[in-house]
Amino acid sequence: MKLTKMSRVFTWGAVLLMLQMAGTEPALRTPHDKAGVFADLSAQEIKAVHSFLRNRTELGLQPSKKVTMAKNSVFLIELLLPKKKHVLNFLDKGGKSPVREARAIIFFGAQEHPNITEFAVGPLPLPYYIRELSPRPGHHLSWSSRPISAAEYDLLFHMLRRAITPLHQFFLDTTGFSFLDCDARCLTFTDVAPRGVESGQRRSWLIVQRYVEGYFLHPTGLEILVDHGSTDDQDWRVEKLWYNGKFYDSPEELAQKYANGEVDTVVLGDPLPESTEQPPLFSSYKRRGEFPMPINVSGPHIVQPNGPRYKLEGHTVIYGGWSFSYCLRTSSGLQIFNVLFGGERIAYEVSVQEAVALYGGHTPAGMQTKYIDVGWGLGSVTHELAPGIDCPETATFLDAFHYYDSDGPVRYPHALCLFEMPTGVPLRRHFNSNFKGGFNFYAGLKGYVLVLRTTSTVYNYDYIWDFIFYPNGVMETKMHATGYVHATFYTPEGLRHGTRLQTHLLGNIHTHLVHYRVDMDVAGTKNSFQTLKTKLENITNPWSPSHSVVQPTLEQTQYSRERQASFRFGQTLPKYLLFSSPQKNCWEHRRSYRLQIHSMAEQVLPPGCPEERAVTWARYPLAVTKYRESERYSSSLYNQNDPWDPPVVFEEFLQNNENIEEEDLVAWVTVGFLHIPHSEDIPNTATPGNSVGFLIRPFNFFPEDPSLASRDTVIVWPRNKDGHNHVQRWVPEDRDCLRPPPFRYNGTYKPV
Ligand SMILES: *[C@@H]1O[C@H](CO)[C@@H](O)[C@H](O)[C@H]1NC(C)=O
Ligand SMILES: *[C@@H]1O[C@H](CO)[C@@H](O)[C@H](O)[C@H]1NC(C)=O
Ligand SMILES: *[C@@H]1O[C@H](CO)[C@@H](O)[C@H](O)[C@H]1NC(C)=O
Ligand SMILES: *[C@@H]1O[C@H](CO)[C@@H](O)[C@H](O)[C@H]1NC(C)=O
Ligand SMILES: *[C@@H]1O[C@H](CO)[C@@H](O)[C@H](O)[C@H]1NC(C)=O
Ligand SMILES: [Cu+2]
Repeated sequence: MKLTKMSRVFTWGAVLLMLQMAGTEPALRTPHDKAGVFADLSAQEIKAVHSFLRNRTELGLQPSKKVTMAKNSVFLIELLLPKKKHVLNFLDKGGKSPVREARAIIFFGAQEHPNITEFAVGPLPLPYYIRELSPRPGHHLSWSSRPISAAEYDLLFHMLRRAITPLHQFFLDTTGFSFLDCDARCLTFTDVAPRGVESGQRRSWLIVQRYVEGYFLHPTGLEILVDHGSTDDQDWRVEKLWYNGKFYDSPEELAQKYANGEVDTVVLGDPLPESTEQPPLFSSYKRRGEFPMPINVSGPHIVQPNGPRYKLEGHTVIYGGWSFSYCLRTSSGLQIFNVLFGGERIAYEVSVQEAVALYGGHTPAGMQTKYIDVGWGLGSVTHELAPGIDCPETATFLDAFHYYDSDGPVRYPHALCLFEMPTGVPLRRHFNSNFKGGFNFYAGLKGYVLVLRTTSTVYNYDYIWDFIFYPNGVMETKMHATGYVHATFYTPEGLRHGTRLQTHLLGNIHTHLVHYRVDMDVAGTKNSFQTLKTKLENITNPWSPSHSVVQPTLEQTQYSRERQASFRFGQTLPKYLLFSSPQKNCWEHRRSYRLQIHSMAEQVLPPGCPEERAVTWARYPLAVTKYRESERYSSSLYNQNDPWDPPVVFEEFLQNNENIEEEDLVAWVTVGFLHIPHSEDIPNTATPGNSVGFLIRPFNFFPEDPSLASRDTVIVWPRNKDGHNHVQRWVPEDRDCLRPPPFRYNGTYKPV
């Protein structure tokens, strides 16, 4: 068995954990060293892959940070998951450990026909081979589809500063800010995507903004279209400008017309407060205003008088009946694998696939924006979580290593957190009244959940990603949206596409959609999909035949093909979506798990419209497919910048319309919401009401509620002979409190 350096370390660490656990009940689970097959690449592994690739002189690799497009460089290195059948053979049947491999993406820019090529590099930890990974048959990755890099931004910024020098005076007059010699009053830009109107283009609209706190909310009224498709940045050109409702062909034209007094200008006031007495910038978090009842002391905390009640062994989490392994995939984000409850597998994988935001607007940048965030490094922008704010102080904070547009692993400190918290609502409770002013018993199960959380800050927006585990075998995923809205310059025409939020600011309408992959393995891989709904019947009342009874009956539908189990938006989704094992419970019902979706999503783009090809998964709140190795991801790094001819088209997963009865099934779930910005989105979109997700819940899977095993139950029996109520509990009552550690936040993320 090949063990990586890291897993040896884990093994050793785990021995200590096991010793500490001595005396607690052993749980049925996959041994932690086995779950290492899912572990993200360690910093050492990333370094080994990088060094191995750099040693292959024929690749002609240069540093990512070298400021040119005409270079070959390694853009991304992450774990390449082994095939499911190999992993199951290893986990369940004692087969050999699958070879550990990395996925490495190389941008070959230093050649006449530049290309992007993906490779498998292995075996880890000491790689000696490289194998090309082909995209889907008949497709090749267009050069223009690659994500934008820091070097490209550098070049764009320099090119822009050069190209718009004629506008220096115009900027100073209209905004008081500039691109040249600007110090505290600088301009910046936000680029939008897709970058053009058809495959092969790389033409980006840039929104020029004043670089102040919360600059996303400070558009100046100027938007600039730049063609940066060439690998030679000397060829890059400003193609067009839009200023306050009118188009111009060049910076010179706008500058000339401005000098001639032919431009309808909007002179922006100074955004910066002159003194500390003035109210702070509207886009700032600085406190202002007063509540009727001011609160000036700190609030409640979570305490864990007995330390955490979950265990972390390597990348595997064990909590009550639960065990699962997590992965923070650099390209797409949070994934969990091998999800077991009570020793039985419920799901093989639950993972974030994509997050998009599709906009409308009156300005070119507003109407052009269709953000497909995997193309912006969705899984890599996992910045530091603050204890007590982003997660409870008691959480376990975990670092992540990403290699994304860098030259080595970068440590993202406290990228993930894991914590148990009281939900504030009982999991179950009952007051059993005696209807005579007393009770026969009171019983309740305290509500606790385990949460695994990370965030992605994609420029202006912050997504909070949660996986939540309940003691009764229910698992939930949730995405909260927060951060700055994507906003454009206010013009009266813009009101058709959004809300005025400030003097010169329009919050553009958009829809957030998130795609999840849920590889259900309900007590084994052979599952079927069925739905339950109700149908009314009208029968003669058997005990009063002159009357009729109208009542619901159960209607069960069994789905045999992928197409049949692909539910379009607009179509009513049955309320009970069940993934069933052929096994029956003791009452002869199939042991099942139910999928319950919490979403306000709708169809946004009509099927077949140009950019929709990149997000065909967004046609379906739910699609059920048969497991295929070639269908592990519904999106890619490249869908954003070539949405017209993307390498991954979800719709193709359904084309073969495979049989889905007694097969290994995957549920693909789209959740989301329409966001019409409103004044309270200033300074930031708030999380309440802006969360979507789904649950998987046991349905005839266990003989009874499995949370009966929880020792957090409390039962109260009424006064006995000595006049006291008897309180029955299974864990001792706590009276102590522990103080949380002092607040700390570092905020740096660095190569290691
Ligand atoms: C790359 O080459 C260097 C110098 O020859 C060597 O020390 C290193 O082990 C090589 N790395 C890999 C992964 O082959
Ligand atoms: C991409 O470029 C590499 C390096 O020059 C080359 O080996 C490979 O054949 C190219 N791939 C395609 C599909 O053109
Ligand atoms: C906090 O607020 C309370 C009630 O308004 C007030 O009595 C108290 O003096 C305040 N304390 C401080 C430190 O400002
Ligand atoms: C139920 O059936 C009875 C007898 O046919 C009919 O009179 C009645 O209108 C029906 N009720 C409904 C709600 O359809
Ligand atoms: C942040 O952490 C780094 C080490 O990772 C340290 O060098 C630096 O001083 C820390 N900064 C702050 C503000 O704590
Ligand atoms: Cu939004």
